[in-house]
Amino acid sequence: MKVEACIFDLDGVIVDTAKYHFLAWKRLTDQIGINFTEKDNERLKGVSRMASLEIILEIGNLSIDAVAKDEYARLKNSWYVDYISKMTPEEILPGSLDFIRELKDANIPIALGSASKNTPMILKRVNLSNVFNAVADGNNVHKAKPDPEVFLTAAKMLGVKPENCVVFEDAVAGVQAAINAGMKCVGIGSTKVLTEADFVIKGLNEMNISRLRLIEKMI
Ligand code: B16
Ligand code: MG
Repeated sequence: MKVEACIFDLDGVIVDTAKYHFLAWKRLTDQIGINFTEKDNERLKGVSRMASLEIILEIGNLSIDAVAKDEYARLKNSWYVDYISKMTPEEILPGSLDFIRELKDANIPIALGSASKNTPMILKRVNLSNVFNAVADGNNVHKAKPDPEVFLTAAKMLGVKPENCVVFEDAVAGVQAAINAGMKCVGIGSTKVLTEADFVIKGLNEMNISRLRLIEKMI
């Protein structure tokens, strides 16, 4: 393939907000009497807020009406926002800034493709608001990963064909979304989990332009 743009997921790729999602969901589940573990939290990665709540209710075998669901999601988000409003640029995951700088120097456009409605606040807190050429997130995209909408929107905003985009993703649903978009995907995490990714690395600290050029020839 020929890489003409790179699209990054946010949580788990650029920053680790999963720990804050966990703390906020844990506070809710403690309150409503559901036993929710860090292992359960893995199932929520890359999944939208409402879909996450549905998974949690399923774990707790709890059935509630739509009004209560909205209230639980609102509560969880208010606690999550408390956490992320204290984030600092030091929380950007290792290697991300260096790789982004290299891509900018090479004139390769970059976009963000995240399920989170809180993307603008997170980017602001870590000083990345004006770094991406396009941002597709929970505010301008409505179908959750593995639907390809988020990545197709990002590619469209950049004016790059999907087959020339590489997506960096840590969640199984996100890898599937990239594939469904007709893009190539570099998984961030474990080969055992991200079995459908074209290539897997442990973090962006293992990525640079020369490595990208090598991978480009392989995938
Ligand atoms: P919010 P990503 C995802 O971010 C998270 O991985 C997922 O756990 C969360 O439920 C989702 O965003 C929605 O977030 O409640 O802030 O709208 O990995 O797509 O960057
Ligand atoms: Mg993610």
